[in-house]
Amino acid sequence: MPKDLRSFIARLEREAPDEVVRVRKPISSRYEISALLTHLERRKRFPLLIFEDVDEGKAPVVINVQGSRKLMGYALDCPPENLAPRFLERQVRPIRPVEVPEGPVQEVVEAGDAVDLTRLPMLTHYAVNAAPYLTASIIAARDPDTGVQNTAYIRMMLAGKRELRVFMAIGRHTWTLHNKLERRDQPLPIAVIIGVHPAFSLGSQAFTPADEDEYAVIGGVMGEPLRLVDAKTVPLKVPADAELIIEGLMLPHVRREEGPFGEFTGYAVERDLRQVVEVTAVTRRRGFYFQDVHAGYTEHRLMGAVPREAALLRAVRQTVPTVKSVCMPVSGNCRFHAYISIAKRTPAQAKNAICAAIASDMLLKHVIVVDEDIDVFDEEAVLWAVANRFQAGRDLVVIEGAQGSELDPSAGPFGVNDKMGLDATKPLSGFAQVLSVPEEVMSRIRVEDFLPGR
Ligand SMILES: Cc1cc2nc3c(=O)[nH]c(=O)nc-3n(C[C@H](O)[C@H](O)[C@H](O)COP(=O)(O)O)c2cc1C
Ligand SMILES: [Mn+2]
Repeated sequence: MPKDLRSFIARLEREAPDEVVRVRKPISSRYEISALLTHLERRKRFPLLIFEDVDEGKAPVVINVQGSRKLMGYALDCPPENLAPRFLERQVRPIRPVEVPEGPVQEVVEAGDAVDLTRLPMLTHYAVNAAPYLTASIIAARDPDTGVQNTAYIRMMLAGKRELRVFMAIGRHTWTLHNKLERRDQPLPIAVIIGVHPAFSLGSQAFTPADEDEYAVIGGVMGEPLRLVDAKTVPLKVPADAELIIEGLMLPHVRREEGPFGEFTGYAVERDLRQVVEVTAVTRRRGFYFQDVHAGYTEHRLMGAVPREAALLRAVRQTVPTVKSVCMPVSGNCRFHAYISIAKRTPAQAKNAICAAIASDMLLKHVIVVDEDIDVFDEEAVLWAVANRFQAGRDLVVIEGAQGSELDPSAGPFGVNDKMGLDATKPLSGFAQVLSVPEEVMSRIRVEDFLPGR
């Protein structure tokens, strides 16, 4: 059976039933699902949720598919602390997709005037959001000159039965493809892919050059070839095993109001004039699951972490071969902060790691480099290293006025921001002694013997 959203849910229900909750009580897509997620988030609970009764009869909504590193571990078949190296290992071994004559995602086809996007249970997440949004929306588009297929998550605002409006970061691949066709006065055909296996989702975000086919990268990350069918109304191939595809044209020279929308920073991005998609068809499985990403919260942040950590690992490895682990923590939106542990072999390698990290990812702002004895997934340990091994006058690197994220609320115009690196490693020799109890006594004194039942 191909890897898809259903097979992932079925596997979790079999192997990790505590990680899945089916909600049968009726709920609304307008704020109510978000309210429930907010309560759960405050309790630090992140199960995959399936809402079966949404808006009195719309499709069931699946959310939090990547709500925790534990869930992503199931997606990539590895322990949660190995996600980045596992992803990297698979990303660099692309698997070419296979074409099939038909697939479940086209069991139901609605084209032209039969399309009505308001029938989808698109969520309104926050009070500030201008309208319901697609957030688990992976846009596939093709370079008209090279034929290379690109994929990227792009948020899409509901603006009518057949109209969506998008926010595309300037200079990224989808933006560049639209810009290329706009210069020829032509629309960009797109397919929006919704409802996929989390390995597909992670693969679609891999840091890849524009000339690398992302369907093959996704196959690599999934560990099996993607099955593709021809889209019905646009010249694109689409994954046969997705839940839902929205086909359309991103229009040239048209800009309409989009936003505000609550983003991964936990802040809203303001309304502006942005690109418009005219929908030409919706194809789906019979009884499809609609997928949402809990925008602005843990799931949204965490989804970005693994592909970025993999890119970071690769970049730092180039200059510090003994890099051990990297973590982009939720507290830094999984984008603005990186913790990197290295087995330091020469006196100043931590500073090289800082330079490599900052150069590798435009969004990254603050980097902390620690020794290999510090667990980068344990934030308290990382800050302990800063407290005890770091001197600002000597160990701080600051780069002013570099390109950062347009979504950083503290950045200047166009996302210009400052970068900072902290070398929290100790010198190669001659540092204070760390505390430990003699090993022989540690293994002899057992808790069970002294405090039975604890
Ligand atoms: C849930 C989620 C939502 C995202 N929304 C957007 C978005 O609205 N606009 C955007 O430009 N990038 C968004 N991104 C980031 C891009 O999808 C990501 O940078 C992608 O890898 C870019 O691919 P590309 O370089 O092939 O265009 C989002 C990422 C995630 C995980
Ligand atoms: Mn790309």
